[in-house]
Amino acid sequence: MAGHELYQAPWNFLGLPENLSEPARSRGWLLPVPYESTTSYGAGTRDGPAAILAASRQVELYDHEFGEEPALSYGIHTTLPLNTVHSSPEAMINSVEEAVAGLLAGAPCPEVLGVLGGEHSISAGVVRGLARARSAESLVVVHVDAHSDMRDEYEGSPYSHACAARRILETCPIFQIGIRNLSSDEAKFLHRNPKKVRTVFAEEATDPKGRFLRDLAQFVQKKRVFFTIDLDGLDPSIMPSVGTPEPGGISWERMLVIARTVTANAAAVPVFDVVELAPIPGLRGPDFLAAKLVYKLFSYTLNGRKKK
Ligand SMILES: [Mn+2]
Repeated sequence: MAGHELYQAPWNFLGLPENLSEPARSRGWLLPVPYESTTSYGAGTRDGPAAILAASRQVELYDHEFGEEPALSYGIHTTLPLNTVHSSPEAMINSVEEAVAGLLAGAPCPEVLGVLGGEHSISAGVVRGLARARSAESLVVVHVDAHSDMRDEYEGSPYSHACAARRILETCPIFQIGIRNLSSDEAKFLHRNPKKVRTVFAEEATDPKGRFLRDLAQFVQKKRVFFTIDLDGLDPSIMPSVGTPEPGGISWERMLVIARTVTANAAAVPVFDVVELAPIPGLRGPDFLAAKLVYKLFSYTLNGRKKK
């Protein structure tokens, strides 16, 4: 009796068998970046990617929304985790840029690349890598977060997690959603730059009518989108496992509506990231939420895009 149930599922996202997780057969790739250096309050985001992978192995492949097992039709390849560089935050951002540009320009290469953080500062490297491999032309960013992250510099570094969106803005315009914590300098900056940044504060983001969704659809129309999700944008009652939890925020259902709006209206979403999970030992719900969100993002981008 050497039944396969004696053995664990492969250690990759969703525990997929080889034929659904080999690079050449997978339209979705996932790059874990277990980086943590500039986190200012609660620590632990270096453990985020491993916790998401572990939780993903419990996620049901069947998705009621699609009436099938979407992963079977597109496949997901989980790459080895990126080596972290600790000489300086800038060196790490450069390393992320290299890695992302390299994966997107390689052969085979992913149709959609997901990146797992680690802290949010890596996103500046992700968008630069994307711009380098595929050009910054018609590229925009949709950014879910509790924090505006528009500081030019924080604790001596322009590459702190608190500056993530400001660095991204050097590459392309941003539509940010769920914001409920910012400094007065950041508020002034946003006020001065309405063409570069649209900020949907938490009150508007959680309003049942969801009027901002129309603007979001318009913002991504005919654009290639980098979709960056800082998990602290979600309500901390469902997502407490973050370094800086902020009361209020986005529900699971609203998060999915935002994701569907982006993926259904954009020309393409070649890269997304899900960052800042700082797992709390023994509390599995938030890890599971993050894993399920990543699966939904792959399904919306690879399986669920409406043909136009
Ligand atoms: Mn944040």
